[in-house]
Amino acid sequence: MQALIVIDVQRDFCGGGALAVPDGDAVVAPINALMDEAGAVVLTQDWHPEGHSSFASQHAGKTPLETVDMPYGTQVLWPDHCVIGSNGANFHPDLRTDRAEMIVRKGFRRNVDSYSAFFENDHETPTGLAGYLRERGIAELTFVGLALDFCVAWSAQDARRLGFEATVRTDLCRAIDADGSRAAAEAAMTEAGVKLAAS
Ligand code: VGL
Ligand code: ZN
Repeated sequence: MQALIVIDVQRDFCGGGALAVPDGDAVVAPINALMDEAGAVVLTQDWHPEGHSSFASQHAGKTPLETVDMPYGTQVLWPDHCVIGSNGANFHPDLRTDRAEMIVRKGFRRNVDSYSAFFENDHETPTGLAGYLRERGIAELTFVGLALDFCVAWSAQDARRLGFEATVRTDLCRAIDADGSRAAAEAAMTEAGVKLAAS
């Protein structure tokens, strides 16, 4: 069985949002259409407490896109975004949520970020999604959403490590593309056995 995994199509990653991904809104309508063809639909939702350690505002003298060393590795810093209960954390108002059979929230622990739908950024702490998919007999995953070079890329690579088939529909993603991050993410995904498809 196949599932469509829709990554972080939330207000803060779209036009006018706190961490707007260029042209992010453009993915909403075609993702909605693809839901009709999916065996199952899973949505992820970036979901941070106030004062989350991935926010540049929590690190004196740091600005967004700079990095800090965390116990689990290098962490890119971001503007405050997707704060639990805030409007920016809501799904894009036009995103269909009726087809979603599972919504995975991630990044809710203050001291560790979680780009991937499967593991927090320590690459160890599971979200539970792998077990959910396996119990349902879902082995083939199609990833779409925001942002291609962070949460989509990390999710798709983890999917391969966990033994799922993984395709990223790059036409239904948009990238932050800071400092070559899009090209690096696409190379890493290809290396991991993720299929990149444009339609
Ligand atoms: C994301 C940066 C911070 C993403 C989430 O959804 O790609 N990027 N939090
Ligand atoms: Zn985040």
